[in-house]
Amino acid sequence: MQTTAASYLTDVQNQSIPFVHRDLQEWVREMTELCTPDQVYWCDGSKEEYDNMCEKLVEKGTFIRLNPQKWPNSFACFSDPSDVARVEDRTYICSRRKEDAGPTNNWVDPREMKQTLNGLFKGCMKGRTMYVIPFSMGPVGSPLAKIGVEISDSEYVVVNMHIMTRVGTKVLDVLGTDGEFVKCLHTVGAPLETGQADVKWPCNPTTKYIVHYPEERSIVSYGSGYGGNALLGKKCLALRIASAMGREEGWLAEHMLIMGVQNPEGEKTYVAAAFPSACGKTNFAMLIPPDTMDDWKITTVGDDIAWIKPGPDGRIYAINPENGYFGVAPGTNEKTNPSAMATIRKNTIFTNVALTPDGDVWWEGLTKEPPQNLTDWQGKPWSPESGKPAAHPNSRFTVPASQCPSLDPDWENPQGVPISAFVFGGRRSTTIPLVYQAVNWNFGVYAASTMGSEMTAAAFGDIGKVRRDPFAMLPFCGYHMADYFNHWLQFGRNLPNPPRIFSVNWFRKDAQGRFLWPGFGDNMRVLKWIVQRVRGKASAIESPIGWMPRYDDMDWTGLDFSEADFERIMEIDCEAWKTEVLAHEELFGRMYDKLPREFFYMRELLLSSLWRSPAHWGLEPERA
Ligand code: SAT
Ligand code: MN
Repeated sequence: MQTTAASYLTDVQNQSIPFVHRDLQEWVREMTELCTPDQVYWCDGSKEEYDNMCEKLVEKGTFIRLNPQKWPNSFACFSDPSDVARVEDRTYICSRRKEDAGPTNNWVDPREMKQTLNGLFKGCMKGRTMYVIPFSMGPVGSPLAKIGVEISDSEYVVVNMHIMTRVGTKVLDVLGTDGEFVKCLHTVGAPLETGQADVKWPCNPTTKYIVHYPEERSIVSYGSGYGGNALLGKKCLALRIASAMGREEGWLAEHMLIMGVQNPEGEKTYVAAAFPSACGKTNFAMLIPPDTMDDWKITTVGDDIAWIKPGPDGRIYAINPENGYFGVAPGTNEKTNPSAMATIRKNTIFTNVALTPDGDVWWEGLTKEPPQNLTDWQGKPWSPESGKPAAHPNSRFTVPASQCPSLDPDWENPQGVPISAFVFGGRRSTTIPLVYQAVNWNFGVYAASTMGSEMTAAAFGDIGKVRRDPFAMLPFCGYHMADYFNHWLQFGRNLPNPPRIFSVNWFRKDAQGRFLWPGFGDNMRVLKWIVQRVRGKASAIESPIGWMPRYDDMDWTGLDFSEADFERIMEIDCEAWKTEVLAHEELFGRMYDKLPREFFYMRELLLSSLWRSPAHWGLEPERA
């Protein structure tokens, strides 16, 4: 439904609009007055709306329609070079008190921030249409779902929200006249003067703010049109705001994929797993077992975010609040992720990939040899000699989850799926073994809190140095990280039989710098041990850091991986581990004020266990 802003305001005043929701109507009215768009458009979420909006984006030159034979109903677009990824240094948690945001979040007093943003938002949508996008995170009407309404002046946001969330009138129906919703205000921050032509990717190249008010449960985003900065249902609502809600309400909002692991007997075990960005989460969520394990089956519930609540039976249940995948393109191919390749065959939006003259797409890693005459993500002719990547390293595909061939039949179950194991993994070339099981919930929480990755880009510090990324939530926790650790400990205390917690590391290297583990489909071997442990069907030995499989506890059929290889990838170097555990101090020191007291004791216990000779624990008799 589209009207001019002027007639929208008159209609609100005359109350001639069918009564929707007093708060929502009032907020949209206020934002219309503040942002002064030319038009106001309420999204209904229909297919026609999606198609019309894509057509509009083609006319504006933002979208390029891809070759319909190869990529039916799919589009590509290039963003502004200043607008290619989330901007962590411009992301704020504006809780009333600074100590509630904690040392790992940027904070500004909300009163001061509101003043700044008010100034920026005045007239910010001039010459544009203001879209009102009601959306549900989670199946519409599910007791685990939450509703948001995003106001945005970007058509790109509208079509991406259509894919990534459940948008439209059906959401307003659930909201009724007084339901709760999260206010999500977004502008690209590029008003158009009368007669001024628009650019293909409007944004504000110099000023960006991604702001969260956890107590008010609202989000304001200025200046970016890209990914998590602009699609406010994802990281902003489903992680930062939801994590703060979850703490108050006794549930968890996590940066986790959810997968079903079905054994040859047909029993399914659901696993939730957290990995930092660029560790292959989408690939893992869609894993295809190696040929020799084809009686095992993986199903996908989600690839990025999990909302987890205790059920009445004492188990915990998870939903994927999203409706699509916003996946990293580079590195995706028929070998690394055949399911993702099948998923993106149609109805996909590609952002910042390279293009061929005949309307095909390409990115680094798609094929060994790049095709001829590519246009790179900046719209320029590209050849391998140019020395730069053709696709931006953070180029993405946006695609409906419903197209995924490995989709779990219960992925939209409004009650969620029962989670039996948590898996945490970082990118570590040394020290951390391929897999181990924490001795109990508290030690698992400790391991997840201290997980880290070696830095691969200079952006965050010295390359190779370990950056701690607790629970892979460092950029996404909407409150004090140590309060978050306490919340996890408390969550476990309330469960009669909490899920088992595992640590994995696919990235360990040998002395020559070669990866010790093949990864991809062979990760199934690790998963098999994990779900069998959960079901009490696999044995393990005790090590100083937890329970570990022996060589014979894992399935090696079809893989040339010797016992010596296994020893190398599982080795617990007690000296390296002492250094590792002592290094946790760096993280703990930053959040000493609220750190769970359990952590100090667990750290001491870990250190004391490491004063054993490796030969001693290696010979430990088997225990269940
Ligand atoms: O841009 S997103 O935040 O959606 C993806 C990411 O950076 O993790
Ligand atoms: Mn993510």
